[in-house]
Amino acid sequence: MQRSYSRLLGVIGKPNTGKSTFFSAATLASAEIANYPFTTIKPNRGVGYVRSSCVHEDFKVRDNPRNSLCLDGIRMVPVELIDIAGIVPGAWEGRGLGNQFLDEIRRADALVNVVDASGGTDCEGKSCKPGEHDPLEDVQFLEREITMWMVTILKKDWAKIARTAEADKKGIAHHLEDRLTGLSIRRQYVNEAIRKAGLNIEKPATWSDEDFYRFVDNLRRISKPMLIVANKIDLPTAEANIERLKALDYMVIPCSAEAELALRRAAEKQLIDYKPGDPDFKITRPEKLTPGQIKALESIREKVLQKNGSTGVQNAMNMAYFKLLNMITVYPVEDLEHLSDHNGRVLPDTYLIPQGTTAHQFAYIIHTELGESFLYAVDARDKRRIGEDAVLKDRDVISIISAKKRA
Ligand SMILES: Nc1nc2c(ncn2[C@@H]2O[C@H](COP(=O)(O)OP(=O)(O)OP(=O)(O)O)[C@@H](O)[C@H]2O)c(=O)[nH]1
Ligand SMILES: [Mg+2]
Repeated sequence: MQRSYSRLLGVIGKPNTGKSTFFSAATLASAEIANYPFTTIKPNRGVGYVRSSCVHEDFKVRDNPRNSLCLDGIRMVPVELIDIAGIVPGAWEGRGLGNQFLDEIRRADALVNVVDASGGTDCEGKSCKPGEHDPLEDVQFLEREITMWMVTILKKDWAKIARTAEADKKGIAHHLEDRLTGLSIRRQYVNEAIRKAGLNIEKPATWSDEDFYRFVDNLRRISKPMLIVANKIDLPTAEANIERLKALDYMVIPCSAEAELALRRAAEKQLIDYKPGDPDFKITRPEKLTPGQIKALESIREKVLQKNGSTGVQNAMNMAYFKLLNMITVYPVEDLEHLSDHNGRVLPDTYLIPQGTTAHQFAYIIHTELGESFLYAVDARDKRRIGEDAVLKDRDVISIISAKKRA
């Protein structure tokens, strides 16, 4: 499958909250799941999907996707995610599995923080009586862990860097370049973080330790945007906690990763009719299910789907890409009449690109050569020419006309 994604989503959180269950449900890859802390040691990497409505019905054509799937009019576009080992308080100083696991966050462009909303997992990730632990604490400590880990990386040689930046006037972002690249942080975020922290950009050498922490904390918020997956909503103690979590400054997605995993596995075996993110499912082959399995499925319907509208896993994936990362879907075609590529495949690819991408930038994303030989683009809906600076919209179908070839 051709890569249509370029952003990586990190699944993080305290141990035993259901990160690997969420990852397995989203990717259908097998990851070890168990009811004790630090089940995951080596990170799991896999391909999941974002769900969006396909354009083929708008054009009344049958499509033949290549880099994505189309399930009854729903395009599932591949994205990459990574399931990271549990993080405990003090991890940045080496507690628990230590900071080498925080290091996995380096590559992530956005984060989903999986918390046990039922309050059945203590600070260290050990099971406790549901309702006993306050999941709000898990959000706060994780913010601090990531910020402190970033502080440690960025603080090295800080005094010297700050003095040089003041002297040569090249700006602090310039001098932090290597470290920022290592953390997948775009340079422009640095100035934004300094502004948000209310610090003097010209005089970094005068910042106090507290100023520096504020700068890094803002940098974390901007460069690693995060949402909260309030997991284990199938347990009764979750409901009240979800309302409290929603009062925090984050998008909160109520979720039952375990329910989604069960539904996807049953759908994979064609026992039920269910697409990720659906509000309901239909049992298609009751004769293949035991009474116990039917009871379990019905309990998911009643306790999760009817209450919450969906299991929440797909919603979290979509929110991460479409809201946190502001991505849109765009369909490139070569043949405008048939909406196909040169092999006759109709609407073959869906690209996930950042909002604000221009037609010319899109050509570069498809292929450097196409960007270099770009002439203009055509919008397949009205067959109108659009210029290189035209900003693309979600669900655009675009043909790029270049000096060498069309795409
Ligand atoms: N009730 C309920 N239990 C869940 C849900 N999701 C996961 N669990 C359970 O929570 C426990 C931990 O799940 P894992 O997916 O291994 O958790 P993890 O966060 O990856 O744990 P570590 O790798 O140890 O950090 C297992 O017993 C799961 O079955 C859920 O939606 N509801
Ligand atoms: Mg795990």
